[in-house]
Amino acid sequence: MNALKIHEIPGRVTISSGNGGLPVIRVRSDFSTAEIYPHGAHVTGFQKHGEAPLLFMSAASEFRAETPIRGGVPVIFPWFGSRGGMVAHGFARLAEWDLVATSVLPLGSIKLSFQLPTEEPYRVTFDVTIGSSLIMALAVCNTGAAPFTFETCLHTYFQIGDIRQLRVAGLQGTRYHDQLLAADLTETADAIRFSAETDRTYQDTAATVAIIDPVLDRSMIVSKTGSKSTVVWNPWIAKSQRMPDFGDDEYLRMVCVESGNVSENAVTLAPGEESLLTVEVSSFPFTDPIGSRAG
Ligand code: TA6
Repeated sequence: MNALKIHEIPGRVTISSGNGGLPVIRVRSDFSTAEIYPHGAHVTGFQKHGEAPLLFMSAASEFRAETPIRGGVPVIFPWFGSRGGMVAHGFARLAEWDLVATSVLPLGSIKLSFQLPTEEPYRVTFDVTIGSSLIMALAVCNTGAAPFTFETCLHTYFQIGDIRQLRVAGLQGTRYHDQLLAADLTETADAIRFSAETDRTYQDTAATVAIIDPVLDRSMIVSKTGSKSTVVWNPWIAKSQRMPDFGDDEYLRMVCVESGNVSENAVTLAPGEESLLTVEVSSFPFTDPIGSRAG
């Protein structure tokens, strides 16, 4: 904890013992507050002053070194999904990342920089900028002598009012793999609506996605660079009941819109090459562009 405390900034960045006794970094910018655990470099909270939290956190989440935190923004690396008996979604979200720097930016945002401790021939850094929006940047550099192929994803859980009234727009016309149907389809709807478990990996898309929430009276915008895949997931009832670290009815108040490079969009870096994935999450008062058009 002491090694972390050197990065505190009075009134802006404080470091203390959080859930499960894990260190937690609490941040206050001019516009928002945030919470990050070095365990997984996991952003567990982001909230603009006067607004509802943008990120969902399960009330049943565990906070132990051996398990991932349920909610917020799991950092998925170097593989997505299951991988032959190894931990699902890679080991980065279970690692204790090093906090290497904190700073106050000129316009009142706060930037934190993390690095994944590893002996492997790559360097992974994760920068989180907390301001009027949440900006996350995951950089991977191949420091080895051979090509390196990996998957990565910022598996973001969004706080919403009611999944049954939510719309996710921006992916119309995009090809996707439906994990439940085990089928490759194309998105025909102007916005995704939810009435059952939904688990879709949209491929070859750089699209900005709008999460339109009439219940919380806001739209959240997910824009990204360096990403060709967007995953949309809601566990619905049965899967929620199967997840011990997730409340049976929490599916109503969350949706995952995840930005990265997975499956056929996996990344291969030549020696010395670097990739950068950035995601910006912002929110605006509710407008219903989809509903008005459909009206
Ligand atoms: O992002 C979709 C997904 O792959 C789902 O299939 C579901 O398994 C979810 O991730 C959560 O994965 P986790 O390993 O965090 O339980």
